[in-house]
Amino acid sequence: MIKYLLLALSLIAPLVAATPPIKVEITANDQMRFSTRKIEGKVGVPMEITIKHIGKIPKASMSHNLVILKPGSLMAMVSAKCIQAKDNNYIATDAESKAAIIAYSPQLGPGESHVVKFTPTEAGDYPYMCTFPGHFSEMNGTITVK
Ligand SMILES: [Cu+2]
Repeated sequence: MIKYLLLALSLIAPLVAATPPIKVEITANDQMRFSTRKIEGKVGVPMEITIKHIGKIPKASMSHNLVILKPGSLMAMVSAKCIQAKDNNYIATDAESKAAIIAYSPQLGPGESHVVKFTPTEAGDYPYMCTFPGHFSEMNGTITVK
């Protein structure tokens, strides 16, 4: 009897435990704009944010990425360091930047897309931006996690 009960529990448990992710799509265009600057999330709920480049200007001069930072991080500081990391997809690897960056996509050219996945572990405002040189001041937003 206990055997069957355990079997039943093992079948039900994964269904209860797996919280469906919050899925969001953001587009990025040749005018250096993200389609949305405000996203909402929940503590402990996985997020799957699709970043899609819908422009036409070649990758070398207009690529975009999506970089998500911890609450309280300074976008300008991280952006300034990422600009110098051209050989690493404009993702800085110094200790301060590594501590600030939670998740990121590769640099995307026209028509390309990528799903950035992360699960917020605390409430707060998570800044996001594009780190291609010159883009962050226009291309940024906030994921508000409650
Ligand atoms: Cu960009």
